[in-house]
Amino acid sequence: MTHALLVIDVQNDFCPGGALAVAGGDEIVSGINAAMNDFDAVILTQDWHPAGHSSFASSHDAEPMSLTEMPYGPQVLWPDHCIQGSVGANFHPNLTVDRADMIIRKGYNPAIDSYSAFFENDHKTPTGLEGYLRTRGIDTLTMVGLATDFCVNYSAVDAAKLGFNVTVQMDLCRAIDFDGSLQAARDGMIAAGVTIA
Ligand code: VGL
Ligand code: ZN
Repeated sequence: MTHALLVIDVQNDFCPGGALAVAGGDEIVSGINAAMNDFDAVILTQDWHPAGHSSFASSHDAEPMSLTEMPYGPQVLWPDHCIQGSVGANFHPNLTVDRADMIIRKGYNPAIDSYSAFFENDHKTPTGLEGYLRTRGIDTLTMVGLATDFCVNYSAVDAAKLGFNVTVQMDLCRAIDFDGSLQAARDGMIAAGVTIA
């Protein structure tokens, strides 16, 4: 077994004071740093949108957190966040970024959002992470980070569908919990065979 820690989107914009702040998002940083020592590999994801991204409410003259229909299905419209090169897109300053073997960026396609670290929201366009993990012989993943009900959830479900052994360590995650999204995410992960720890 080769076991990687996948740290999802621990970035300033998802922490208190950020553009899409997740309550308590900064509380998990020291625990994630400590956990890094227990794994064969550490991989970070970084939400990385161009200005004017199609997932931004401002691009549609819509209210943040409203829903729209995209060619690939329903999409929540978010406040502008994690814009390429901005302070908000940087990792939390206390995250041990130096320990990472690999940083995978996602959400850079202007027309498609990408919650999952494996596929964009069309569920077809790959990020390349699967190939990276397989070529390194990584078969087991523990996921932590932000947000439990969006990027962690989508990444965990995709990884399980791809055949990886997946655990989500809930004490090192925090949720947006919008409109029942946390309970739905929990149910969906369990149905996909993800272990919730
Ligand atoms: C995320 C909403 C939009 C996340 C990213 O990291 O969970 N959520 N972009
Ligand atoms: Zn995003």
